[in-house]
Parts: sequence; structure tokens; C-alpha cells
Amino acid sequence: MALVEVKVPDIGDFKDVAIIELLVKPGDTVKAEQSLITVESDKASMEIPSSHAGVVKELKVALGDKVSEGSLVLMLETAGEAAAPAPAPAAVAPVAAPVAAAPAAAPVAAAAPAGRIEVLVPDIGDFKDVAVIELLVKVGDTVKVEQSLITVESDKASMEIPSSHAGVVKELKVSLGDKVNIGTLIAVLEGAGGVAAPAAAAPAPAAAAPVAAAPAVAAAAPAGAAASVPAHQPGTPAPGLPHASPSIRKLARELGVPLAEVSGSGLKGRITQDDVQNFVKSVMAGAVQTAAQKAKAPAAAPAAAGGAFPGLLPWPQVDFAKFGPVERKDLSRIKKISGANLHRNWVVIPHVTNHDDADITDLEAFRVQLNKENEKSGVKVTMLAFMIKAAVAALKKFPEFNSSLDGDQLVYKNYFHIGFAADTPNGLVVPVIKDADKKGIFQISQEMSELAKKARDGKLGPADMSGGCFSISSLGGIGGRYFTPIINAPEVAIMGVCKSAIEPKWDGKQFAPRLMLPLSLSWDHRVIDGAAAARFNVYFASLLSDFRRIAL
Ligand code: CAO
Repeated sequence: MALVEVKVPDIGDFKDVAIIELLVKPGDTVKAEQSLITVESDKASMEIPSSHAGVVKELKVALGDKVSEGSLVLMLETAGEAAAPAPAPAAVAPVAAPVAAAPAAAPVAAAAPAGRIEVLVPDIGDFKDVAVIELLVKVGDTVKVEQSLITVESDKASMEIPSSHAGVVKELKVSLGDKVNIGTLIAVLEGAGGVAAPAAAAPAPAAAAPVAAAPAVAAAAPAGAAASVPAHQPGTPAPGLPHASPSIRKLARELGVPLAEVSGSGLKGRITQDDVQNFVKSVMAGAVQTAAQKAKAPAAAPAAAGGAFPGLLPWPQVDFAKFGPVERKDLSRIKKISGANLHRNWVVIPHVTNHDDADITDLEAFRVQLNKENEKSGVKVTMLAFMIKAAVAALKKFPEFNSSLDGDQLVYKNYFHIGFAADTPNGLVVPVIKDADKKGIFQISQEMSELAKKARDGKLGPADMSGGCFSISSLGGIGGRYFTPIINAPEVAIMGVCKSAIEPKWDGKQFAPRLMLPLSLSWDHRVIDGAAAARFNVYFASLLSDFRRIAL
């Protein structure tokens, strides 16, 4: 056991900086390089890591204290005798670490040329392949020299990247989540011409730089400090930009906490770890809803209508009892869950529905004959089983129908799990026939009847309803002609089927009575085009018209 003094390491040009957060307390066990305090200058904040692992015995600083390199932060009881200091706390900010202040936009004294200016990521020390976590400007914005354009974040630190020039943003060349390095093109500006305003806050010596030159790093890299450079003056959080240190941002991201919705109780409104944890507790307890949850909430209680859709009228508040006797019943659990999902899907997905008809005269005759032949087996073959097989064949032919959107990517599935909407006394559920491509009509019919029974008995488990690639919603046993089924996200299409009916069809010589099945295919226009949807429907219908085609 040894008692070790943990001091502020070399933090570059940070001098007499105020402590705005204490991240540990006496009794805490800390690892080497774990952040102990957050300090903040007028331009940046950074976390100061521990040089050793051990148990905090005594804190030697308090909130608001000013510290510089060498200031004693705390006393640590370490396990080892020698208590050798940890290697330069490189893990906090890899190796040479981020800059102590915002990377200065270098070409401050240079004339800002009129015309196209490329703004690149400057030298940001050993920050490599760092993710863009915030876009602070958009196309059309007028930016000043030194104005922050994006925030990047490594696993330990975040920093804002300033503009090297003034001008109007013509193109943004990075998106959220992109990985950037020194020299990555961030944006194209249209320069205003004339002399760029001097970068008031740039601590770096100004240097003439070519138009597309990367702004120089401002200050010496503080070994082991995690820099977070707020775009705003500390204490005056910019709208929409939560005031929080890198570790708090990381924690919030891991927990899925929207920092913009957390109010900070720390110094100058800074969001602390407790704030994030309390927010999570309130959400779990149902006391608070995140904006995302509110957007998903069923329309039955949209007291806050207009939040997500400005200008939308509030939900009508009617005293129905004024007009006659009424009775109130809680929505069933299934209705609440499916309602919220359907609402989200309807609002988020640009739905289009194509209608078509399939001539199932021969297939229905075949189905009736099959059921006669197999009367004793106890398995009734339904039209839906044929449609599930036809859906598999159509998904194979048109793979984008068997995909899901994931950010800017499409996930193509090489499996074929088909969901079917089932009406139950408590509401709509969608059990899934797994690996329908590997099953025959009898097996699918049998599984469907078992799943439909389980659904009606309220015994479906999550596994019965997950993993679907495409859904079929059949109202054929009930009636109707066409409808617009809502896509079951994250699927990208759904086939709605109504009741077949005998119709006169021209066969080239005469009208013949044919059994026609109405089809309504809803598809996600972000993924699928109208022509592909029409082809899918035509192909699907052709399979039902002549089921031999499925073997082709
Ligand atoms: N046209 C004409 N008749 C049809 C038909 C169609 N498209 N589909 C089924 N039928 C007939 C069947 O042949 C059966 O007749 P018989 O009893 O004479 O044999 C009868 O209608 C009942 O069929 P079923 O409903 O038992 O079987 P199914 O395989 O068609 O459907 C199931 C099973 C679970 C999907 C169905 O019971 C169900 O719940 N449907 C409702 C789905 C729903 O609510 N969708 C809307 C969701 S909102 O998007």
C-alpha cells in the first residue's frame, strides 16, 4: 500500500483553469487514466485523468478552484509499493492527445478569396478516424472564421472543428457518424471576398495559409487530457448543444439518453453524471417521456399535438357524455403496443400502395381438391399458405423487398421469414413463419393454424413474432375489395389481400368467369420504386395464377 499524490499533468496552454466537475469522491476506486476532474478555460474543457490506479483517500480540490500543471488533485491509496506512475495517460487521449483549445483556424491573416473554398479538418493531434457526432452548420449558413462547423469525438474526447474561412456553406461533405482525419474535406464555402475577420479567439500565431490549408493546431498537446471544446462560452449553452463533458456524452450515448433533453445541475448548467442517471430513472419510472417516446405515443392521447408537427391542431377534447350515454374501457395491452408501432410506421415511412388482381381460379380448385384428398390429416390447406410461398419466390426475385433500412445502408436478408397478420379478440398481432422457403404448403398451413390459435389464446411469445422479412395481411375470410396495409417496420413492404370473387374476364374470344383475388401491396418509397412494386405485384399474381411457375 502506498499513498500517491495525483497532480494535474502537462495540459499545454491551460493555466489557472477552473474545476467545473468533480468526477470522483473519497472511497471511489479509480483506474489509471480514469477522469478525475473536468477543468474549463474560456475556450475549452478537458478531463484530467489519474496517473495511478487506487482508492481515493482525499480530494485536494473543490469545485471552482483554479488549477495548472502540477496542482495536487487528490491523494490515492495504491495497491503496489512503488506506485510507479502510469505511463503517460495516453488512453485518455491517445498518445499526444487532443489539443488544449479549439484547433485554431490558421489562415486568419490571409485574404479570404471570393469563390469556392474547401474547409478541411486541421491537424487534430493524434485524433484519427474520429466520428462526427454533431453538425453545427447547414447548407446556406453564413459562417465566420473560427466558427465551429462540426464536433468530432474519439472514445475519450470530443472537440469542435472550426472554419478556416468566412463564407456561406455551399456543401457539407460530412454526415453524422462519418469518420474523419486530418485533411478530410468538411465543407465547401463560398467566400465573401476581402479580408477574413481575424480569429479573435485563436491562440495560435496567425499564419498565411493556402485556401484549402488545414487550420493549425493551436497549442501544445496536453499529455493525457481529454479536450472538449464547447462552441459557446461556458455557462451559456448554445441552443440545442448540451453542455457536457466527453465522458458524460459517451455515457449518454451508451444509455441512449438524448442529452438535449437533460437539464444540467452542474456548474453553469453543465450536465453531470447524476443528471444523466436521474433522467434514466425518471424515464424508467414513467415520470418523464423522451421526445422520441412522445412522438411514438398513440394518437389517443396527443395532448401535446403540435410538438413534432408545428401547426397541427390539438386533439379534440370532447365531453361525449353531453351527447349520450358512454362507457370507457382501457385499450388492451396489444392495442397499445401495436397502436404505437403502427402510428410510428405510418408517420415515418412514405407508404405507397399498388393494387392488382390475381386469377386464382385454378389454384383455388387445386386447394379444394387437396383438402378433399387430405380430409383425414386434419391439416387444412389455406390460400394464405400458397401466398406465403409466392411471397418467398417474389422476395427472391426482387431482393430489395427483403431488406431493411439501417441509416444510409440497406440490409439484404438471405433468409425468408414471412409474417401474417392475425386478428385476435385483443387486437392485431403478426406471428412469423420462419424459413418459409424451406417448408412445404402442408407444413406452412399447419404452423399457421397453430400460430393463429396461439395468437387467439394470447399465448404468442416474442420469438413467435420476431425476425419477419415481409408480411401478408389477409382479410380474405372476411370481405372487402382493397385496402392500404401499414408496413410492419423494419420491413419495407406488406401484401394486403381481400376476398376473392368471380368476375367476368375477357379471354380473347369471350368473357369467362374467373376467381379474382384483390391484392394491395404497400411499399416503402425510400427503398422501393413504383416500377419495382408493379413488377412485384405482377409476378406475385402470376405465381398464384399458375402455381407451376414457382418451380421455375
Ligand atoms: N378470398 C375468399 N375467401 C377466403 C380468402 C380469400 N382471399 N381467404 C380465406 N378465405 C376463406 C377461407 O377459404 C375460409 O373458408 P372456408 O372456411 O370455407 O374454408 C374462410 O375464408 C376463413 O379463412 P381463415 O380466416 O380461417 O383462414 P386464412 O388462412 O385465410 O386466415 C388468419 C387466417 C389468421 C390470417 C385470419 O383468420 C385472420 O386473422 N385474418 C385477419 C387479418 C387481419 O386482421 N388483417 C388486417 C390487419 S390491418 O393491416
